[in-house]
Amino acid sequence: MLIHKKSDVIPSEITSKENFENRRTIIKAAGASLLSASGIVTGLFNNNANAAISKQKINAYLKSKYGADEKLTPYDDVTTYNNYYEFGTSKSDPAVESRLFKPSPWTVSIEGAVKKNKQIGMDDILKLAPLEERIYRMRCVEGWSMVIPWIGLPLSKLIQWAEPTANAKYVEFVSLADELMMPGARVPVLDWPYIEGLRMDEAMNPLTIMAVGLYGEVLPNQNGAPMRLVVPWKYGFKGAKAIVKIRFSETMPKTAWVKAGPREYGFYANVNPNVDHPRWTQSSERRIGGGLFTRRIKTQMFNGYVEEVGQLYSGMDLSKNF
Ligand SMILES: Nc1nc2c(c(=O)[nH]1)N[C@H]1C(S)=C(S)[C@@H](COP(=O)(O)O)O[C@H]1N2
Ligand SMILES: [Mo]
Repeated sequence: MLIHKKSDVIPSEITSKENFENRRTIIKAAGASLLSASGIVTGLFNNNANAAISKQKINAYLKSKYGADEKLTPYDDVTTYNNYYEFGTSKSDPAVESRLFKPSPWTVSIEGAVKKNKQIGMDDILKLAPLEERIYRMRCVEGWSMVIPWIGLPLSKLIQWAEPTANAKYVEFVSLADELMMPGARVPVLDWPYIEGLRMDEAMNPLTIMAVGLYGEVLPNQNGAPMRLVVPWKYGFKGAKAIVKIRFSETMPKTAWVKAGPREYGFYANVNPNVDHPRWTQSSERRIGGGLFTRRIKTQMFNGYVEEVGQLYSGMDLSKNF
C-alpha cells in the first residue's frame, strides 16, 4: 500500500485480467484441499486452472442473519483483484502466483497468554462451529471496496477453544511466509511474516470471522486459503491470510503495516470517512466490478457497521487511534 499512488487505478491493473486469462490456460491443477478430506466439501478438480484453487463446493453452511443488502461483487473480481504481497504486489499477481500453493495439510499454533500452548489442524477448526455465510462489505485502505459472500466460523469459537488467560488483552495473527511457495515473500516489501492483531473485544465480536470459503466454495488460495481473518468494519489489511499462528498477549501487537508506516496505518484501522490517510481521502470509495468509470460512493463510518461495533470505541479519540 505504501507503494501506491493517490489514484488507485493504475494502467497495469486495466490489462491484468486479460493477462490472467491467457496465462491460466497453461497451468495445471494442483493438490486437493483438506476440506475435502474432512468430508465438508465434495467435488473433484477439473482441468480448468482456476479450479485448482477453488471450485470445490462447501455442502453445509448456514445462511446467517448478517448480510449486506447490496449487489455482490462478481466472483471473477473477488478472485483476480487481490492484495496478497506474499504472492506479488500487483492486484493480478496472487491469482496467478498462488496456483501451486498447497493449503493442506495445515496446522495453526496457539501461543502466548493461554492455559497451554497447543496446535489445532484445519479439520478440527472446522468442527468448532457450523459454517455460516456472511455477506460483508469490504473496504481496502487504498480506496476500493467489494461485497463478498464469505463462509466461515465466528473467531470467538476458536478463541474459546484456545483458552486464553486473563492476561490476554490482544490477539495476534501470523500469516505463513514460505519463500518456496510464496515468491513475494522473498522480496522485502514488508517485514515478513505478515502480522495483524485485534483487541480481545474486537476479536470476540460476533461480526469477526475466520473465513474458509467464499461464494459457496472453498477459499481460493489468492483469498487466503485455508483460513483468513475477516473484520468487516476495518480496512482490508486487518484480514490476515493463510494464518499459521495465533498469539495472545497483554500488549498491543506490532503489526506489519504499523511497522511499515506508523503515520499512515494504525493498529485499529477502523473504516472512518472522517480520518483521511495522509496521502489520500478516505471519504469515498470505488466499488469494484462496476466498471472503471462508475461514480465513487460515500464511505460509511465503521464501513456501515456502527450499530454492531460502535460501542467498542466509545470514549476513544478515533483521529488519534486510527
Ligand atoms: N498475509 C497477507 N494478508 C493480507 C494481505 C497481504 O498482503 N498478506 N493484504 C491485505 C489487504 S491490504 C487486503 S485489502 C485484503 C485483501 O483480501 P482479498 O484479496 O481476499 O480481497 O487482504 C489482506 N490480507
Ligand atoms: Mo487493503
